[in-house]
Amino acid sequence: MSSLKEKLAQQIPGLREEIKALVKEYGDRVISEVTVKQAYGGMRGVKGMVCDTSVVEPDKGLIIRGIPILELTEKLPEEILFLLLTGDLPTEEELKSLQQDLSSRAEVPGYVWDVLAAMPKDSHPMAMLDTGILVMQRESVFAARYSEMAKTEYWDAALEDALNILGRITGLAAGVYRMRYEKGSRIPPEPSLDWGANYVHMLGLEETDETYSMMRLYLVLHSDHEGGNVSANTCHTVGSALSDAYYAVSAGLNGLAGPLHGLANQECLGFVLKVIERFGGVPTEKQLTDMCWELLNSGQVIPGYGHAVLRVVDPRFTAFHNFGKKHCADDDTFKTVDLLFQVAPKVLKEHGKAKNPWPNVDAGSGALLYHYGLKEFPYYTVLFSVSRAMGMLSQLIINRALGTAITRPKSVSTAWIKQQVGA
Ligand code: HAX
Repeated sequence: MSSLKEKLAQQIPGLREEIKALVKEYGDRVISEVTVKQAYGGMRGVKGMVCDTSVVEPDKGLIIRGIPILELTEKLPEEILFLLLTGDLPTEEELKSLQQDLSSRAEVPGYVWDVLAAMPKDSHPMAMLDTGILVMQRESVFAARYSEMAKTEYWDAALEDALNILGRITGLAAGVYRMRYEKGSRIPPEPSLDWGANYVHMLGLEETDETYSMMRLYLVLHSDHEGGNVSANTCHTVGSALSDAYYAVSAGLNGLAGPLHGLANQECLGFVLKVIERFGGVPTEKQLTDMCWELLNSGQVIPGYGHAVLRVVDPRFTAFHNFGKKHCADDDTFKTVDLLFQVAPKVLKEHGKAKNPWPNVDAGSGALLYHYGLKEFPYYTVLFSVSRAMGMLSQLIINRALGTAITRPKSVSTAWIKQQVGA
């Protein structure tokens, strides 16, 4: 048994007891109420689900298992996976065991490539990634064991699926990149490299310590963002029907592919490049301000700015911004992103609509990827997905361990609401 599985096997019975006792004693206490505005407004702020891997505080940002994300920027993504699942950072031995486990599961089956090769050449890389994950569903350990296993074993089968998906996802994602952008044949994984560095290797980017560090940082920062966002919530809902991890994660990632969610990084870099092209380089503050207004006046959003929960600068943006200032401060793309950080909040405040005028994670990531040679920005949400799969899968395993019920909120009709409020 791997040390991760061993640790979970020790923790899970206690967790189950804790939740059972909590619900038994306090099950009828009220923790939230819902207004008409919330019912029509994407349930914003309604507390109706539980996520123990991370929380997002409006004034602090992402906190993973009690540790603010800015204190985790030097960690490896594999360490974050261990932390998400167990609540503890791994010891050196535990880390090594997890890395070996992931590495032993890295081979992507040949039929996945056949399916992807049959897709139209202009398919979005996210459609290719999600298809690649979904087509592997036939290998689900959870689905195979379902009819014979006890409920108490669900988490174990879900963990097997999760590790298989995570072991393969970097190779799959790198293969999507090389296939979609005609970069030549796939590059096999290099087992001596850690998860993030290996991804750089398989993508075929220039392999330097700096590129490795940028990728590790990218994979750490995007790993989780509590449970209510579109991708996590979708993965949770699909998984709650006991659909296996392949179904649940590909569904969640389909949500990440939306421009108001993970696709914002593609949109943001697209905007930045358009600015640079129009002005033949880094614009002046006035030029960029005018372009932001142009966007808003044409009914579009400034991508990478605003957030459903956050009300401060996203610390993940700060981490990317710090990395950029250290390693590529003279790059035109980074300079424009930096200038946008000065301009966009002022414009959004004056515009007066967005509750949060500050940058989110998607405002800062693209410039770094672009600088390190990953220029095909429609691919960026795939990188986001590789990382976010860690959070979604960790949440799924914990839900399987706790026996979380099938999701089924009550919807009501407009007629019912009108009657209820006497409208
Ligand atoms: N530019 C222009 N208008 C914005 C805006 C922005 N960046 N952010 C919010 N607004 C507008 C909203 O469109 C909304 O307008 P309407 O009343 O006309 O519908 C109004 O301000 C109030 O919105 P809000 O309450 O502040 O924000 P929401 O919780 O409704 O939406 C979003 C949050 C992230 C979707 C929103 O801020 C947005 O569209 N941002 C740009 C896209 C983006 O960066 N998305 C990535 C978010 C992070 C993420 O999930 N990454 O994966």
